Amino acid sequence: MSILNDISSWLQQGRAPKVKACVQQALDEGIPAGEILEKGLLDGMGIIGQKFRNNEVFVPEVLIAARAMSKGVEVLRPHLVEDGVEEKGTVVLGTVKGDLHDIGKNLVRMMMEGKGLKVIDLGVDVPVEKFLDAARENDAKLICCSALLTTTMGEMRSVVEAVEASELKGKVSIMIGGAPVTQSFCDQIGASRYTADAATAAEVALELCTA
Ligand code: B1M
Repeated sequence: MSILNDISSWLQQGRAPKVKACVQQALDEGIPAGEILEKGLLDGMGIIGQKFRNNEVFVPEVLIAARAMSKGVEVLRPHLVEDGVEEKGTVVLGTVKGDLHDIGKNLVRMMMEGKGLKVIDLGVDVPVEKFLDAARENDAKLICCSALLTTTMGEMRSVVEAVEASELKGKVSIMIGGAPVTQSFCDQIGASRYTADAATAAEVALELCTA
């Protein structure tokens, strides 16, 4: 359907007003909100995610596309609720305590939202207990921790230990990422998954939430 292709294409170009207008047009044409989401917005964001992973587009393009996606979702949201389209799972995300870097985390959030996940973004400088409390309150299946400093990476170990020591053990997975984080660090601290980039993080989050 050409209007859905248009939505995907404008989104990839980061043209928020065009995306909004086309989403409205698609609704006016009677296309179900879920189909507009899947075949228009998520299709476009998926292509951007793929290109980002292959280094064909870079952070600015992703941020602009993600903003266009958010604008499209704003138009769609009331209709999605009406149509009973359910979110695919809830994820708690934050940058660990002591760390104020959030550009990568924000990309992770946008990519996850692009996969239809509900993201509770706790922001930066997030203490261990806040991750756990948010997971409890929102019945999240996944806690995602970002860190950009070698001095704050250790906080991720504390999150893993706190989950292990709580009733969330076995119910909530923990994904970690950020520039200094590695698979071997993940293995060392016993986190569930390490992902190196935002697109992969979103794919793995969807996998873990729908398992
Ligand atoms: Co800071 N900083 N910074 N900084 N900063 C780094 C990280 C640093 C490597 C620069 C350097 O020295 N070369 C260095 C860390 C050194 C180290 O620990 N080994 C550093 C330092 C030292 C500091 C300060 C201590 C500087 C100072 O004050 N003396 C200070 C610390 C403040 C604090 O946090 N308490 C500081 C401050 C800042 C600014 C505030 C100025 C700013 C942050 C602004 C902001 O985020 N709103 C800043 C910036 C911008 C950087 C650099 C230049 C860029 C980081 C960035 O946004 N990259 C950075 C140098 C660099 O990386 N080249 C640096 C782009 C972003 C898209 O990538 O965040 O890696 P990234 O995210 C990627 C992946 O890692 C992954 O997905 C993203 C996209 O694919 N990913 C995940 C991220 N989180 C994930 C989570 C996942 C999965 C994947 O699952 C949960």
